[in-house]
Amino acid sequence: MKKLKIGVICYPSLGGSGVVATELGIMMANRGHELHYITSSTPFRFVDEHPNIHFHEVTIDGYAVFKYPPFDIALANRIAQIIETEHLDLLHVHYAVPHAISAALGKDMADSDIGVITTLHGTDVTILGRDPSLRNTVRYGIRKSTIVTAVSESLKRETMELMETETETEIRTIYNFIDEKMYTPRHPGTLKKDLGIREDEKVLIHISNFRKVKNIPDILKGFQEIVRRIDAKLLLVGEGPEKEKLEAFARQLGIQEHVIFTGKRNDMPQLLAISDMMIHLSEKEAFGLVLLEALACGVPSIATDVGGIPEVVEDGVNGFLVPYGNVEAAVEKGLLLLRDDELRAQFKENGLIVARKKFCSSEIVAQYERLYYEVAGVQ
Ligand code: GMT
Repeated sequence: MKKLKIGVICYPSLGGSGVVATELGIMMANRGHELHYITSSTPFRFVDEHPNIHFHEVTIDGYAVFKYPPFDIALANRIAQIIETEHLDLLHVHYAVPHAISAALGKDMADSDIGVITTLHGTDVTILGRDPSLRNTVRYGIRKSTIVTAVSESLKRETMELMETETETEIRTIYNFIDEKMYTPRHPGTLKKDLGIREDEKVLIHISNFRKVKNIPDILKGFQEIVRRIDAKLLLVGEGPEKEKLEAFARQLGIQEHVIFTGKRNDMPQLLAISDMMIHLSEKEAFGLVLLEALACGVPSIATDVGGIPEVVEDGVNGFLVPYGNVEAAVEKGLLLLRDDELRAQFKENGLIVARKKFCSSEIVAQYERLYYEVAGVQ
């Protein structure tokens, strides 16, 4: 079958959508397709060069007239250039705002009929789609796409509500995936010791971009109760806007010596290898990529039953789900899990099966590949 030339637009910085865009690109490149990333910088997950992957940076010079440099228009301009110079077969856009709009504009600038796939990742619909100052923009980006994919059934439903009855754009669910070779149970090594954690202490882990929507204060409140009853450390992995406030809150709760802010790390599988439990108490979560990473590494989770989380974590099977805002329930389930080695071992086994079957990367990449051929009009 013909190999495709695919333009990819995504956020290059920390975040699940950038991770998915990168991993998908690498797997498509391994299948022989040519990938053209049109972004402000190289996506952070790219470590090695790949002969089938090319980067086209979007730059914009400051100009006195601009109060805000129009990045979205510069992106559209670059997309138009690359459609023409590289003879792209299709565009795959991750995250609706502003990428789907820039793609529609770039396609129009190039006077091209190229197909555009927009993958919705979550807050582009659940937060920005509800914001009156952006709702029409999100709807427009969706309407202008050839096909839209959502990373969970829950996000698909929310998107259909947002669009009401006005769109003919088809919305399909394609789940996220991870690289199973990287995310697999590993030997803990010396990392626990390196982080100053005693061998007999339990380890709870939370990984995120530390935004309000992640509701980390509830994690700290719950951990305060847990650490009163068992010896434990909480790893907070990542960087983000709420970090300073969270450090202050941990001090206010008097648990600062039990909470380790690791900053941004590149050794997630190793961190998961020393963890007994993941904790994720988000207010909204379209999928929860880190929950899948934890399942694949054999770490059960306590998570809120919001958005697409129940499609990843099965309550009482590979983790526990608790209502958003119910810290007591999170503490109760957390203690149950941390105190029962057999239960954790059972959840670990169940989690590995789900991660490898339901979210099997080769199957999900094949779904995207079929979609690419369909949108590119290749039989
Ligand atoms: O909105 C965010 O938190 C950022 C966004 C991203 O770009 O990483 O996360 C969303 O996309 C991820 C990858 O598909 C999902 O795993 C996250 O659940 C989703 N975040 C939210 O819905 C809050």
